Amino acid sequence: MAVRDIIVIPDPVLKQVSEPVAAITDDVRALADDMFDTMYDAPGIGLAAVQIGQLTRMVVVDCAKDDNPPDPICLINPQIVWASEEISKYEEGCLSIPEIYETVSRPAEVKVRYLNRDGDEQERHCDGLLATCIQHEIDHLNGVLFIDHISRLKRDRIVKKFAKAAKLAKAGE
Ligand code: GNR
Ligand code: NI
Repeated sequence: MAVRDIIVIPDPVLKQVSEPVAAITDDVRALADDMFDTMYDAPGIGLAAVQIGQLTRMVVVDCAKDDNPPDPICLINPQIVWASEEISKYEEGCLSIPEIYETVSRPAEVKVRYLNRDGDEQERHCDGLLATCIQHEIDHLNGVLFIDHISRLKRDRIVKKFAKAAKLAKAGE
């Protein structure tokens, strides 16, 4: 059990495509545990393995509302098998792009197929924030960030700001 460092842009690893999990081993389960620890510590409502530097197709989410009990979900090799025609808009943020929030349009509902932590195949119909969050996380597995869904002008401004901050941090080392 460990809270790991979250990778932020412009680290190029965030643009890489993650590899499917071939077998659910103790190492895979340990990675899931670290991802939950890191997500709850941040705090965030989702985390993809690439955000802690592991190019593995695994995400964790917990979209339970404030006063409700926790609802941790671990999705291994997740696939969207259906998406609604209806689109919804959410103001999204990302732990890899701290303190930036922009409105993103995505299908309002999706059906996702995945393996759980025990290796059982699951299918789940998602709507609301959970549907948005799962699509945001699956994007991470494909090297896609929420800023890839906004205007180029806005995206370039955000990337520039983080590139400058990284350069200054490096100069100060
Ligand atoms: O914590 C997070 N909040 C959030 C809000 C709206 C849409 C998506 C998200 S996911 C984000 C955590 C994160 O960066 N996951 O990859
Ligand atoms: Ni994110």
